[in-house]
Amino acid sequence: MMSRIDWVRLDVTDSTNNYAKQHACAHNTAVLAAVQTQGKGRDGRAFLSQKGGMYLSLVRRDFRPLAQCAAYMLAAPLAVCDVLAEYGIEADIKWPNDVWVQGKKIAGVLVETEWRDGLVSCAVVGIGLNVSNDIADVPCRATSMLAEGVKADVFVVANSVAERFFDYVEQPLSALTAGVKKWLITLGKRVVLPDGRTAVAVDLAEDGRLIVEVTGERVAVAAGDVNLQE
Ligand code: BT5
Repeated sequence: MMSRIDWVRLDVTDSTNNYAKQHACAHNTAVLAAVQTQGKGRDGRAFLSQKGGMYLSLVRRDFRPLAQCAAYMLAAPLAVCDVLAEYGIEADIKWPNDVWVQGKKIAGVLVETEWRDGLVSCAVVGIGLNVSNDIADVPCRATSMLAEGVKADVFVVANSVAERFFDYVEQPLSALTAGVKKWLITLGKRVVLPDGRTAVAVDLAEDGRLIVEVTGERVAVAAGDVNLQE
């Protein structure tokens, strides 16, 4: 049975991930903010977080070894895709961490971890989902639940995402990988390797890395190491 979720609901904060880390939020806490003033993407990029969107950070303190950490990254987009499907929106996962609807980004995931004695002492899984927020200023092709014709309450959506995430994150990696593969649009696409060579994405490894084929050889690549060609 799923454990209880402790909710922290904020009108505004810089970043719900920062809030969760600074306040040392407990295991199974969900931090939800109506607005973020400095929403973070990966690698220092910004995530636009105007009123009407879902800005959610989910905290785990399960002391996992590195090999089990992919669960955090896999469970988040899976939870989002499931919830969108409940609202009749068919989404895809663009490896490693985006959720798209017909080529437009609707959600992104940022996982931040703290380590102790070789184990993840804390994982903060940040999920930003465009619900009814204005997306006109988003600097990429983006969409929202509202733009897809669905009116939804942010907290109801957040609650469904959190429940599913906390449920998925307990499942074995093999089940999570299989789940993600069903929504993954990246397979068959071209990626550029750090040495400039082009490869084709062919599979997803259980540790969340992408398996690519280059000159007949299969190699697993991590998110930071490759660029996806559009
Ligand atoms: C992400 O990074 O997509 C991860 C976003 C995680 C946001 C959540 S919100 C709750 C928690 N607290 C935080 O501070 N962060 C997490 P990345 O893959 O680096 O994508 C960033 C790129 O997405 C930007 O450079 C824009 O092109 C695009 N983008 C920015 N805002 C967007 C939005 N609202 N909707 C869709 N795309 C957006």
